[in-house]
Amino acid sequence: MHHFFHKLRVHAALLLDSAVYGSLTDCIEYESSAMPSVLILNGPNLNLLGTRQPEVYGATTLADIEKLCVDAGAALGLDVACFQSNHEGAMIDQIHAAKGTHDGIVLNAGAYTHTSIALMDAIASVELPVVEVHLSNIHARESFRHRSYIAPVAIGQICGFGAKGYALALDALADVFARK
Ligand code: CA2
Repeated sequence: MHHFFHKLRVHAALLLDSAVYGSLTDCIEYESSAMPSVLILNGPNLNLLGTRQPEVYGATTLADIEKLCVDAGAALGLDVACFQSNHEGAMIDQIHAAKGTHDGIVLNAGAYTHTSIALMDAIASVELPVVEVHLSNIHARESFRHRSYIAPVAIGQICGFGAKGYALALDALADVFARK
């Protein structure tokens, strides 16, 4: 979507001042320099990070993680927007709205990872690259955490590296955008 608006803005500028903006070629160059946008989507209970069970999930808060994502995104040339919800439907609405607004999603769906066919269907429907992230190594925990409904519709899964996993996911998405 941002490409579209940049293009519109430059077309308007072209009409106003062709001496400054020159040619259609400039317009195409400007369009391709727009920063890709990534949605960081966190699910249920992740708002509690850093406040309870630090022995399992560490002392890092959700606000710390979101700042880390904005900073890591800036270093990679990505615009980053963050959203957290404890509600499956609100997460699905965000995934639908991401189509046309963002170019990719970093998703920690929390416990919905292991239960939600609805989130899986939402991801499949928007056809955006999604990187699945978990703070903990879900494969080293209880067997009910080994199954992910997100994994089959994600381009990859990163788990077990704590908050750093979000930065790794952004790095992976930056590579995907660079290849386009
Ligand atoms: O490791 C992850 O990132 C998880 O997605 C975290 C989920 C869990 O259900 C997944 O299996 C793996 C749980 C997030 C709960 O976060 C809390 C944070 C502080 C206190 C209590 C829960």
